[in-house]
Amino acid sequence: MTFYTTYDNKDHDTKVFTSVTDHTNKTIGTLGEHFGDDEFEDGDADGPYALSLTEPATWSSMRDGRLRIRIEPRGHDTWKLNVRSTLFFSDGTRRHADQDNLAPSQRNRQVDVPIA
Ligand SMILES: [Ca+2]
Ligand SMILES: [Ca+2]
Repeated sequence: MTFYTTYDNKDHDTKVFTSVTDHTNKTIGTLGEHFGDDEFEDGDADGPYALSLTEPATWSSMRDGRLRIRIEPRGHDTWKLNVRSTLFFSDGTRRHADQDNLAPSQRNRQVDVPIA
């Protein structure tokens, strides 16, 4: 998955928690890196990053799944981004979670992107 910051940065001390849930809302994978020492500047492309799988998943179990991005800012921060991600399954199939104009902030920390 890749984070494309648009026109509002992610502060250097804003942590990012990224996970993928399946159709039962169970977390099946997480991104180990939280970027708590990294600014994502306007116009940056950060990635691609690979999530670690913690539970088995298949193309069918990921129907109606979600890519979940939650931030933990210190103080105020709004992060405006587009996200692109691909899930690769062992049988060669794929799913995607792509969305533009996400804007998590200290008031609304979590955004969910449907997996298609
Ligand atoms: Ca910002
Ligand atoms: Ca801050």
